[in-house]
Amino acid sequence: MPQDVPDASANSMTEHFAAYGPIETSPLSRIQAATARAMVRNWATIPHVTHHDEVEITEPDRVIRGRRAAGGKHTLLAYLFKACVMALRDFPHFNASLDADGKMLILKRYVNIAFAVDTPQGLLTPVIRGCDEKAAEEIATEIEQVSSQAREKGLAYQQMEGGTFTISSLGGIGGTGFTPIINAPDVAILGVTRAQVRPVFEGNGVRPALMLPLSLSYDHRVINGADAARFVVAVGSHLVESCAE
Ligand code: CAO
Repeated sequence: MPQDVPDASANSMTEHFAAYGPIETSPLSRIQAATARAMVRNWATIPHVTHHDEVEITEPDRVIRGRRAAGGKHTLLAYLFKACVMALRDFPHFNASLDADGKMLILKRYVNIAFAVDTPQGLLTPVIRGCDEKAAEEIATEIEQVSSQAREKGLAYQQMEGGTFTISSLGGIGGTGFTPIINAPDVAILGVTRAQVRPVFEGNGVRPALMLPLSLSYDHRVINGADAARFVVAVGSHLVESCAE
């Protein structure tokens, strides 16, 4: 038997649920309400597909930890930004937007990466500009500064404009994969979840490998599945390259 769904007016819904037990109401923050509108628009208007893969980061993780121990700001996320910059150069149509009538692709020659920040007020997506011209250490410092500002004071609208590609990392929390919603006018977003050590069979032996799950949602009007699969493989290879000693 399907659930009885109340009509959408606020009074009708509170009355409906209150009939079954105590309730309380909590208004959405301004940021949550704006995010909700953008999510509905993007989910409803962009034909999303999400491609899931894992890339090995045993060596990059060792190198990043070593660099951090030697001093300076070195994080997996910042190196992932650099790996995405390189993969976006290989696949320029991932660093692009469709024009308003969906007939022309606008390719951007700069790389500004937006990233999701979980704040007490809701989700914010600041943009790190000129990622193609910055070193990983500089990007790591900027990620830390901007995400602290987002959590403590909020961000100016201009700090969230001009992105060309987005990364949403839940790696510090957990997960094995998810379906990130594209941050229009981008055509792709990379979701990152928690790296885990797994056994990898090689020849007659087995060795432990640190595997990073990546979930790429893409606009299927612009990107086909084969290129999405190649893009994620390229991110993994470039991560290894950018950490080569
Ligand atoms: N696998 C394993 N460990 C990871 C990891 C991964 N993929 N990513 C980060 N970590 C580790 C870090 O190395 C760090 O370890 P230490 O404490 O030992 O140094 C720890 O997890 C915490 O990392 P962090 O999340 O604080 O920092 P970050 O630079 O990786 O991420 C930020 C920064 C701002 C992206 C993150 O704090 C955040 O807000 N994430 C949530 C994004 C979000 O809400 N996305 C969903 C959007 S859709 O609703």
